[in-house]
Amino acid sequence: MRWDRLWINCRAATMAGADGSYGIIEDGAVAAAAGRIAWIGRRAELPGEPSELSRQCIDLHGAWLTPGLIDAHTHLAFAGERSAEFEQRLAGTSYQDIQQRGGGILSTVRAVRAASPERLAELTLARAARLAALGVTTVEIKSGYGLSLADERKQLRAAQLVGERLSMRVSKTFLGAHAMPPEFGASRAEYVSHVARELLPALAAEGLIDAVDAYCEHVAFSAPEISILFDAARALGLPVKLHADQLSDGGGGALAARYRALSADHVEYTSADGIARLAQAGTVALLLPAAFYCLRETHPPPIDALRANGVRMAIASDCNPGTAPILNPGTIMNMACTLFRLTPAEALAGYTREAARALGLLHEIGTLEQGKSADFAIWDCSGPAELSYWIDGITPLGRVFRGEPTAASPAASPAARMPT
Ligand code: DI6
Ligand code: FE
Repeated sequence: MRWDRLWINCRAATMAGADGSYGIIEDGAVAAAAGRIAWIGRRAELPGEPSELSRQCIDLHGAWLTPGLIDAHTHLAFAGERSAEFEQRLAGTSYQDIQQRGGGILSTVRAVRAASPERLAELTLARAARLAALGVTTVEIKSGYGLSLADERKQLRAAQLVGERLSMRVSKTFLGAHAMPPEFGASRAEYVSHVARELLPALAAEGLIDAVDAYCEHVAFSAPEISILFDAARALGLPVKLHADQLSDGGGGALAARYRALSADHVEYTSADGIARLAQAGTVALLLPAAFYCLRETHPPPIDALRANGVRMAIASDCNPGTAPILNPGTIMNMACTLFRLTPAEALAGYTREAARALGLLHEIGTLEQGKSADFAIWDCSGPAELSYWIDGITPLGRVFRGEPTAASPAASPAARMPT
């Protein structure tokens, strides 16, 4: 069988080697057939002449390949913005106070409810297209700013459209337990039961849910409340993940581990016991340095303890209008290194292999290995550490999704990497 496409004269960070290594192949070649990686290795070991092996051969002139980037935690499907709250926080009002006065998440809920499905889709597609231009090939998108059947559906359909219109894979997460909707007043048990018994099964039946998330925090939902939802998710065969211990230790790590969650996200305040449980459950710690930066937090996640316990670490943008108005993966990797002291190799693994694991998709994406989806990004850089080095990231030269090259960015010259 002839391959569809063969890329030669590249250096690859496969991320398939031992933990902590880039899994580098020098003077490499990668082939795609039927959307999958058909061959990867040193060019000298190709089993024949490129022109005989493949219908098309592309010379990359020494550029670097990495797995396509994976943004495994986003809230892309939102409307509006919250710069007024940014000003309030700078003037000394806390995030929690803004939330308690009906701002915060609820202000975005009002904006999402007011937006037409078309407008919400347009906004979501534009953000996803920007991620794609920055090398992202898979994105997770959460609901949670609708909090009613029609509005959560509107968000999840906008997410679904990203996968249909753009060359990207989308993982859709239901975050109905994000905040109390105003129409439920203080009837917390009633809302939790509504989410678990009505919204979740209805949206799952429409094929709109790949995983279920909840916001476990004193300003949001408690571990016992979330257990009700997670039991319902389990009954439907859906995996769970959790916004855990971001602002305080709410027992989120232990809760996530108890349900064998795909990921426990944030984990700034997760206790030693919580970390040990995450390790045992194989749950990924998904770190979100932009939210830490935005809220000017001073208590970083327990990175040394996560490492010592062998908990895998992914990183993501958390793109949302309240605590993480950001898309750029390069900036997130830089923040993970500078604020959390990840190594650049851990940061890249966090945006590729570990992000894939956090989505339950490691069998399909996240490393450059034969048999996986041929998703990769092509970079003009001196080596993979440079991807974490530029504070505003590097724009990739190109991107390949399921074996198909997508347009190279017009701003992809080395000069464009300089901060402007
Ligand atoms: N992710 C979330 O869902 C919350 N914080 C976070 O990091 C709330 C986001 C918001 O304020 O809208
Ligand atoms: Fe989030």
